[in-house]
Amino acid sequence: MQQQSSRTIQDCHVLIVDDQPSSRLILESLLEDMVECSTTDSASKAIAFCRAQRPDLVLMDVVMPDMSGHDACRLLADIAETSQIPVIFVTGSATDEEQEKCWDAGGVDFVEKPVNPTTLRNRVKSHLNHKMKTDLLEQLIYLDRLTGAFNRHYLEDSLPGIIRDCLRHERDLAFILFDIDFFKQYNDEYGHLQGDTCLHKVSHTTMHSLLRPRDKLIRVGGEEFLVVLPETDTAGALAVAQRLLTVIKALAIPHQHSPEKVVTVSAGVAEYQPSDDRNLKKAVSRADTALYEAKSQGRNCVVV
Ligand code: GH3
Ligand code: MG
Ligand code: MG
Ligand code: MG
Repeated sequence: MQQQSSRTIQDCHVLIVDDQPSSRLILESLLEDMVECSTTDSASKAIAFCRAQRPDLVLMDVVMPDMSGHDACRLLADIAETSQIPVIFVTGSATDEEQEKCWDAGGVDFVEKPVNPTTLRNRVKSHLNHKMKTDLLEQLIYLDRLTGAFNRHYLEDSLPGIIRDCLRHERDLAFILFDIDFFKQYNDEYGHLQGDTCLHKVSHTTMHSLLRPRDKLIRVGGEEFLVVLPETDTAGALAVAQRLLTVIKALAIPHQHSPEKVVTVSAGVAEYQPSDDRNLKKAVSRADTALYEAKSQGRNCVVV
């Protein structure tokens, strides 16, 4: 899901996967005036690309040397962060048996080679329109309107998948819990509307400071946010938290009741431990304890 509201087909991004340069060229030339296209020549590169870039649609060749398009599609469906990307197969053979394999693998559609330009363009357009509607619905369900960050429902629904990926691949997963300092006094001094503006600025600055698309910002309470950092250990999360403190302070939002005279935040960092089992609450409660410690150490600091 993209954290933005009104998109058109031109804003969508399609990944073309085919081991044959000529096929990639044909597909790209048929679509490039309509959507942003990227191309890659192998299934494994396609999976890496999808994890990093989250295209809106994949046009997937079936026969490739490193892995079949069907297997690549199954792998994408099995990774939490790529499971929502629709895959259209571009297949040399459209026998009943081959069609069945495309549907079984989880494809949303298929196009036969040599491609008919009208069929291709309209199928791509139709699936992108569907994807944009799904994204919009997800935004309505999962995004907090005031701050643009994800809400608690997103946390509850997405975390099982993120934890499953982390356990399966033995990858690190860290959390930062941060909270605006002296925010009650900020509201009392500057008013609730300006308080809302401050929340919006802090949230957007945080989102822009998170470098990877898989890092997520969630508003878990009034002025309390959780940053979920897959593939990040405690040291990495600490570095991110320190960067967040710096960029938020650099916003220089005046706050006369703060010792720094500008809005600051305090943060607690914790890492998910496989011994937590699938219980996220333990890791978040460790981050909460660390945040509490940061508040008692005088605020505007990070505690692990
Ligand atoms: P600390 O430094 O210990 O974090 O103190 P604090 O004053 O920030 O914390 P406290 O929990 O006492 O106050 C949080 C304040 O956040 C109180 C509440 O009115 C305000 N708040 C919560 N949600 C919103 C919101 O959506 N908009 C605005 N403007 N204020 C909010
Ligand atoms: Mg091929
Ligand atoms: Mg606070
Ligand atoms: Mg609070």
